[in-house]
Amino acid sequence: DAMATGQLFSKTTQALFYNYKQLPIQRMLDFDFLCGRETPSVAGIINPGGDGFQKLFFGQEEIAIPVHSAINAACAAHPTADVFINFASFRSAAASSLAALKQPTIRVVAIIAEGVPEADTKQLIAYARANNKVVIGPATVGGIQAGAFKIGDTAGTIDNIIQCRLYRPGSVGFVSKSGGMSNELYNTIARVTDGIYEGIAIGGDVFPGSTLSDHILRFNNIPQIKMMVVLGELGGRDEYSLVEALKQGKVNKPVVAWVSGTCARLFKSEVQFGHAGAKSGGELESAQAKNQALRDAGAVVPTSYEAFEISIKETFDKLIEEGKITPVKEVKPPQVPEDLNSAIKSGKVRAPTHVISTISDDRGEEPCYAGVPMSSIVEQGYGVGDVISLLWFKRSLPRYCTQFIEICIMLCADHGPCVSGAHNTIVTARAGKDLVSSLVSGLLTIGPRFGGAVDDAARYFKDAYDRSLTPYEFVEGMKKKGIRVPGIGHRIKRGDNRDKRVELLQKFARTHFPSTKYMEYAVEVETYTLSKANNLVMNVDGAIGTLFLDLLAGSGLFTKPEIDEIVEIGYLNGLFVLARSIGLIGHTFDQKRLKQPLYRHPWEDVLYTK
Ligand code: Q5B
Repeated sequence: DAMATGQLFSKTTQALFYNYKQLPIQRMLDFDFLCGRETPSVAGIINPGGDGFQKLFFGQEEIAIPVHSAINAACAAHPTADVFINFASFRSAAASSLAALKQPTIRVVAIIAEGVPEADTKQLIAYARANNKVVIGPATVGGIQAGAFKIGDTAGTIDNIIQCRLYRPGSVGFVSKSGGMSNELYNTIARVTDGIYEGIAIGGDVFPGSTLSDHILRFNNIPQIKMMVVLGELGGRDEYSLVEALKQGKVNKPVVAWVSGTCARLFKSEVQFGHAGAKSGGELESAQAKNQALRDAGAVVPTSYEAFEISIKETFDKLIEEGKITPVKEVKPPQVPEDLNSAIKSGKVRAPTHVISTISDDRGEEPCYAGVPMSSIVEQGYGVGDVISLLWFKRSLPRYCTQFIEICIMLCADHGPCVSGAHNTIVTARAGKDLVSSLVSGLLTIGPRFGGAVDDAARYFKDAYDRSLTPYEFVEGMKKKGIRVPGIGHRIKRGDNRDKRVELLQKFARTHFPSTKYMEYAVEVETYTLSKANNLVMNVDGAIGTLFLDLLAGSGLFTKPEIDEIVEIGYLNGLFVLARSIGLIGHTFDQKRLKQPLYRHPWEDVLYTK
């Protein structure tokens, strides 16, 4: 019988952990390290629907714990893991616990969830009894064998575990209904004895998987346990089975017990305390009655909770006097490395950041763009131009500027299927590639000849204008250097067939901008280039590049060094990239909607030559 044989855990016990919960697993591994375990107590994690590995710390080292998508697969992979720690919700805890109990390798199942239907728990209990297995919980924090094995969050933080000296075994077996109170008692017991050997919280449900007396009888068979401490609570009759066991002489080690909830009598009506099982039913279920019955059966029962510690101390001291306990030799546990995050939080260490960012922040209640919260962006009717102003230029720009940005985006969104970008996107989409691949294959054509001449147009025209070069000096100077004037020239547009987009941008700027000096200079340059060849018109890149110079200089919102930096870094091709992405995405959808087959360029269209 698993219960009767005594030991549930040892220093080599390994568990399977159901439902990935980083913190309790890490706490188990930290406890392992503290105890000097050689193997981690969590052999595998079961994460329904997903598998792979989870990285966790074992001391200072990181280890990869296998994750399995199903219970049977986990049990097959880790046949020596015989404890199943179930962190499923109350909705699925019963089904997964039953599935675990049915695995031949699983011996102990701990169920953490609170609110598991009682009928389901009864079924689990019946199955466990019939098959010689142990259920701890539901509605429990679990349990701990000091220096050996710990279930989930039992005993709380590492600091608490060290304070309670749970990293090495003592002589006291402890069983409690409440998980929260078990932490308290680990402290109390550590203060007045040589500490815990094993502690179990059976959980606060009406039908616990294993009972107070189950564990006391089991502790009775563990030679290292010299005395037992029990913390019951009002409600239910569980304590009476312990009374029976004591009366029948089945327990031959001292038992110090207290049933909490004596205050229930102060209330006029029935009170339901925190646990499902903690309500004062009839007189028999009251804390007073159960304390008296335990006292009568031979347990050491104090007169109040406050006196519990003294009773434990006296019982322990007596065992020492009688020579039944040789207090354990103290060992110094190793230092568990602290997590960087918590060390930073507590101000103990500082760490350099690896990234610096100034444009947006998603950490607060709502994300902000350059300090402007999302709700303002929506409520104050901001547009895409405002968002670009905030994220690219880190400031709010006046309406005529944001409107200009939006017009650029709208006018450059697409220019038919024949331009370089759209062509690439179409070919890629027709090769069966996905949206992002099709989009970037088109975007990658944007450069000095196609769409990506905006920055260079701004650079060269600014330089020429600021140096007061005549159009002749500028254009001929560029020719000498072998550089085509960026922003000038078009494959289709001509002097007698101007680009409508350029005209629209010019018209808007002449109406709304305080100054259009750079663009007007570009018009003079165009007049000169058109005198050389009919295709050397100002193109859309040239119009945007020079007008953006006017926007930056005329708005009064940018210093000269800021303007130089914007031009030098090259912000303005971004406008074309952003705009044309809209069209390229459209072309991708278009080809997919039209179910177009793989594109193959016709041989007839290629000059094959040597
Ligand atoms: N020549 C755009 O050339 C194009 C000259 C020049 C001095 C120039 C060309 C160019 C500068 C880059 C630029 C943006 C490659 C264009 C865009 C978006 C688009 C596209 C769309 C959309 C066109 C013929 C003769 C030669 C050249 C000379 C040409 N450009 N001289 N400065 N800028 N421009 N790109 O037609 O003596 O015979 O050797 O590089 O601003 O991309 O709609 O299609 O929305 O999608 O191929 O609007 O102008 O002419 O190369 O045969 O040159 O003119 O040196 O002289 P083409 P080429 P020569 S807007």
